[in-house]
Amino acid sequence: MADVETETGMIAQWIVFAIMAAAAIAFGVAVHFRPSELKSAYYINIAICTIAATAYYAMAVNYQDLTMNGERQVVYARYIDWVLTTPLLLLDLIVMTKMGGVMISWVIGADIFMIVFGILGAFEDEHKFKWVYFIAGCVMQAVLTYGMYNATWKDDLKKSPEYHSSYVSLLVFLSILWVFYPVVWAFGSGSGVLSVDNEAILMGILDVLAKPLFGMGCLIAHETIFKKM
Ligand code: RET
Repeated sequence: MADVETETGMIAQWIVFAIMAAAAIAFGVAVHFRPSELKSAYYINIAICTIAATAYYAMAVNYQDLTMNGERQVVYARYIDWVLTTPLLLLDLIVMTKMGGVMISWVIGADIFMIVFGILGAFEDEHKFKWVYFIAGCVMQAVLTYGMYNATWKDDLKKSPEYHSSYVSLLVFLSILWVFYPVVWAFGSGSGVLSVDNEAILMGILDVLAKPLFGMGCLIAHETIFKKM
């Protein structure tokens, strides 16, 4: 039987839409009251939550868009969201470092390829090829994670001791949370153990933790350090 999204998935997507939109509005209002040194960190997170709200709106409104890979619906809007927002999430941390242009390009490049491998895998119907894309995506994730941690042990990449400890704690949170994405994908789009609905619900939960919550963590770090300066 075909596995397609139902109203359960749609309701989850509306809830996530509401959270993303509320976060985008809250950050958007708050930025007007912040000093100019802090504004850019807010702008990054406003962009992240606005893109996510748009993607979740599209997914909820078009939940019956039957773009299929064989018997399974492919919710491809998710990847359009991620390819735009994951580089911005990394930028949230990169601005706390003195990372150079080449390193930034490596990390963001690996990140984009990770998501591209995800969408190629989601549309691939031949199992052996699908898992090749998945593994390639995991290698990209390892590369970007290594690049981000690399900034913590190279002294010249540290902006200041204060930023260094915030960077480390936020990066540990990010890198652990991001491992759940390929796990959910492997059980969902990969092997079909999770239904399209359940995959949508789990990805929604991860996205709320990875965007508004993580974004708030970054803003709190900037605010705290700014007050001490
Ligand atoms: C895919 C499948 C291919 C292998 C890997 C993946 C990783 C995806 C990740 C997504 C992160 C998304 C975020 C969204 C924003 O909230 C594409 C699922 C490794 C890590 C943080």
